[in-house]
Amino acid sequence: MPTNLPPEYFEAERKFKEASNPIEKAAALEELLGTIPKHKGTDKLRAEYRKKLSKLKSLAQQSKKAGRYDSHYHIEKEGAARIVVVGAPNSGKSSLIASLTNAKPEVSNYPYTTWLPTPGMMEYHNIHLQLIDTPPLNKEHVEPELFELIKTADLILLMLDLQESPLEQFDDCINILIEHHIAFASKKEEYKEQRIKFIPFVLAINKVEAKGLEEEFDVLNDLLRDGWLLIPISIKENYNIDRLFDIIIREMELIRVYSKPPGEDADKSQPFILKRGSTVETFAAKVHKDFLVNLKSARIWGKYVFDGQQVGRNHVLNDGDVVELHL
Ligand SMILES: Nc1nc2c(ncn2[C@@H]2O[C@H](COP(=O)(O)OP(=O)(O)OP(=O)(O)O)[C@@H](O)[C@H]2O)c(=O)[nH]1
Ligand SMILES: [Mg+2]
Repeated sequence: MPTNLPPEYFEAERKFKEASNPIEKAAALEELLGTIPKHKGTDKLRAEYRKKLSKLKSLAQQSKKAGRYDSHYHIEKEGAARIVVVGAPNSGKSSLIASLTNAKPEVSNYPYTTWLPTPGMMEYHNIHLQLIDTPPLNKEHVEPELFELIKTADLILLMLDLQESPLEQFDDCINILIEHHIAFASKKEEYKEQRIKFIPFVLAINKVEAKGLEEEFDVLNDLLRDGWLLIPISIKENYNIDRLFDIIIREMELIRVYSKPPGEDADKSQPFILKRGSTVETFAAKVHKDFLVNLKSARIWGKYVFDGQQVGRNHVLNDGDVVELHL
């Protein structure tokens, strides 16, 4: 960020952040561009903003036609689970979605790049997951609809930047979420308020490949001791991303169960995804609605049963079980 920006710039930037729809955003951004002095040191900044302005203008056009601005926050659920990625500005939320899914959200080294959510799909060990990139959580203003979207998550992935006062970012983000009645599922005892929605949470601390940040790590260890689930990652160096998703799957309590037609092998590339604690009956209903009504018996192969063990409808399934259903 160039250091010699005039005070009007920061005022205009505040207005831009607070604008709540594409039309207002475009107008505020034009004003913001007008406050930036034109010289070599600001070339990059002006170019970034001009690019954003042209996108905003086309979105504003679409919004006018649709007659509503909120459609971007109403995203259809897809796949076995929805993970909403939230966090501090510039922490790497869009980078994660861009590197793991088919979506192409904009990534830049300026904060407040993303201002509308973007969904993308990824596959992890044959489980289809919907990841949603979101605008940063900001103390001054966040679009109220963002919280409605976050409440639809099966898991919240809170991303922090190890290189930018992570504890402060953590406090800000958690406070903003609490203000909007969203809390970490395992902190139920702390917030007994009725309206709170409790959702599983995982904290990803990004950009850990940088050197000389031992102090920041100590701070984060305190969070760990306080019961937060925290995973250091580097999107840039692809470090710990698999571990992050192993933990995400575990926290969402998802299991993979395979269907085996009699006399054939199970197709291990096509698991049925169920919540931990699901029974043979729930599985049967997912395989085919006829099975739910007409199921006579089932045989199971897996870690906690004898091969081909005969079980009833209420038998609780485990991750990796193979089930043969009989009508
Ligand atoms: N050093 C380092 N930089 C990273 C890493 N991951 C992302 N970045 C950089 O961090 C900057 C911000 O990345 P974004 O993905 O745009 O961050 P964001 O959280 O979406 O930002 P906003 O949309 O503004 O909230 C970019 O310059 C990325 O290249 C990482 O693991 N290490
Ligand atoms: Mg972003």
